[in-house]
Amino acid sequence: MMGTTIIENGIVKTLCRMCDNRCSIDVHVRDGNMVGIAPGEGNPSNQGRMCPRGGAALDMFYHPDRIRKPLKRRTDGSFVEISRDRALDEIAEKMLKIKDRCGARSMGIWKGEAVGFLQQEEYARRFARAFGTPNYFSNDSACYNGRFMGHYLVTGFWNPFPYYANADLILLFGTNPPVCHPPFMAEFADAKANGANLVVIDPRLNPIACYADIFAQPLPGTDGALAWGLIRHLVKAGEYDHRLIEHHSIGFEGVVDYAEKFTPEYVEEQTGVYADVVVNIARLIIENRPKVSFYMGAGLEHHDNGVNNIRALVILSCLTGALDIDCGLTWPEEMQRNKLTLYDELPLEGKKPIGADRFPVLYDLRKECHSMTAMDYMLGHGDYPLKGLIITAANPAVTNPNTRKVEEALGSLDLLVVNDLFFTKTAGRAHYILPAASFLERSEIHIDIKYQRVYLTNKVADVPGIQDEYMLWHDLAHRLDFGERYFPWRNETQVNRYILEPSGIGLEQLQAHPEGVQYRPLTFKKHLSRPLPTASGKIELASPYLKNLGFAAIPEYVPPYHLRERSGEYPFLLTTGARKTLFYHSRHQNMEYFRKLHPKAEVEIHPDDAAEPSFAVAS
Ligand SMILES: Nc1nc2c(c(=O)[nH]1)N[C@H]1C(S)=C(S)[C@@H](COP(=O)(O)OP(=O)(O)OC[C@H]3O[C@@H](n4cnc5c(=O)[nH]c(N)nc54)[C@H](O)[C@@H]3O)O[C@H]1N2
Ligand SMILES: Nc1nc2c(c(=O)[nH]1)N[C@H]1C(S)=C(S)[C@@H](COP(=O)(O)OP(=O)(O)OC[C@H]3O[C@@H](n4cnc5c(=O)[nH]c(N)nc54)[C@H](O)[C@@H]3O)O[C@H]1N2
Ligand code: SF4
Ligand SMILES: [Mo]
Repeated sequence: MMGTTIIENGIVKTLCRMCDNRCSIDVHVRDGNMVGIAPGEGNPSNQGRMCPRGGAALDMFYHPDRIRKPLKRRTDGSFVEISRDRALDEIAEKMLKIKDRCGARSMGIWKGEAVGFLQQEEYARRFARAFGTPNYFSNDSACYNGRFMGHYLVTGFWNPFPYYANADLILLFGTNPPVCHPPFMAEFADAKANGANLVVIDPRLNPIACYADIFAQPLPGTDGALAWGLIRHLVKAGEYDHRLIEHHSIGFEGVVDYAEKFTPEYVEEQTGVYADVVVNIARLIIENRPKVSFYMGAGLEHHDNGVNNIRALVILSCLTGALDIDCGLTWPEEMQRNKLTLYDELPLEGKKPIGADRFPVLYDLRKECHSMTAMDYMLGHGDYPLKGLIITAANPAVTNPNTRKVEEALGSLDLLVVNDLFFTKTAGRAHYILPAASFLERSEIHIDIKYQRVYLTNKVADVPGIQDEYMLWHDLAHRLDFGERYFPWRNETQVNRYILEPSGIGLEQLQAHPEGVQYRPLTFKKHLSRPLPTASGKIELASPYLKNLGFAAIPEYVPPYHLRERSGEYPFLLTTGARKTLFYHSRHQNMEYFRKLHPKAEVEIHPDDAAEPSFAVAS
């Protein structure tokens, strides 16, 4: 038996963290072993359901390949077990050496998708600040930062998840919900049952397209042209929310002028979507506005000009009037809580965060550095060297672009520490590998912004010798002399209490309510009684902030690279990232029965293209 469970027999109610949907689950325990996972009731997000990855959490927990002891790389490249105390002593000593020699900013901290976006992320951000480095990285450079910025720049808030069930029209751009967001499917089914129309925009035959009323396949990276074409149609027809635009927005004239060239024919030329399909989508929007839900997925931000293409769609949503209504871009209200980031207590001045010169908006809005630029700094091509990195819950050697460069960069570091459950490709480059705790070994606060609910992930098990994420940062901080000041809590339960303090919700209350507690009732149309949280207090159709930074104020459409540089030599375009239900980025490839279902890597390609002799693949 690998772990010891907190209870001997019975059910522990907690949240699944095999993905960030965080469905409620019941973990069944018998004779101190976890024997099964069933969906938990009462959570409006998963509504008593779960997906196949949820049940696989036990296979992950009990996996024979899990790292149980810290490992240190020897000079010949092999790894040897080392005690946790000794590993942390040595890591702290090496960090101080880097700080002395090159400055604190030559150390970076990188958190990955596997620990999520709230408490565990804030530990990593806090640790970086307390150490004195601006160089906090995360998976989000390749994930939701683009979407966050696209929404935030227009409305001042980000809530990508509408209440689809209330919509008369749902428009999905570059997203694959049955695979990536299973809980949305029940909402779509309810909306469909109420007669809603569904429009799916995806260059590939996405499974949800089978349920679509209109399925349009733009050339990758051209959604901005489609968005502008739809904006133009609404404006020309006078079919937009006049009151909202007149009283609550700035920059409309610029939008009208810029939209002019996006005739259906020009949109067709850019996107490949037939002009009459563009018009039909616009008609559906007009017929159903304002009860329109837009969702922009990762498919948009993984291309050139992604943020602006998303901004254009957010503008379109605002024109329809679907702003802070029960199916549109809802304006979420945060829970009063203590944040862990230290951003107010320890402002960082003049430290040149990596990538902030080229990507000032990313750093300004997210206080996060550009992970792809980090590779250049590691390889000595930056303003200063990045010499050390602590990576937790990420596998950039697989999930970041340009694998060879990433591996070379990681391999060039003086200190690479990887905190993971498994010996990954990234871990293979590390000087120290630390065994990470899975979500079943953590207790953390989770906030579901869509429903304004707060939950507690209950810890189900302890594994001897393995410490949770908090204890990693705590134990290192105490070796670096800022432990008492910034990591004073002895365990996660104490941190949880600290986070909750201002909320008026107690930890015991959350323990008694595994289905979560709503911290504030949902309200809509808040912009009618208070300014929006943008600098102007209005919808920024044109952004004075971006203009000040020297960017175009309007989200201009820029044709993607493959259209700008059309090449006969490379006639095909590869998009990567159409996910599989069972795999999660680089995760779960080591689960035997998942692999049996997908024994080989797959490429989706049109049969005519595949039939070309140049495409013959050696088997
Ligand atoms: N099973 C599983 N679920 C996951 C994940 C996983 O790895 N596995 N990852 C999770 C994470 S972290 C994230 S961020 C989400 C992502 O989930 P989503 O936001 O739903 O995005 P993707 O699944 O990446 O879907 C991208 C879709 O966009 C399409 N696409 C590609 N280029 C374009 C384009 O230019 N325009 C348009 N309109 N479409 C385009 C692709 O063909 C694909 O179908 O999924 C989460 N859920
Ligand atoms: N080509 C291409 N690349 C992409 C994408 C794409 O669509 N196409 N999608 C991008 C997106 S949206 C994202 S979010 C990133 C994700 O990129 P990463 O953040 O690198 O995510 P994962 O590959 O899921 O790696 C997570 C690691 O955490 C480990 N782990 C699992 N549970 C825990 C835990 O509880 N604690 C700790 N410490 N470790 C744990 C896993 O073993 C795994 O090695 O990938 C991006 N990369
Ligand atoms: S969708 Fe699946 S993997 Fe994600 S939290 Fe729910 S059950 Fe877990
Ligand atoms: Mo992501």
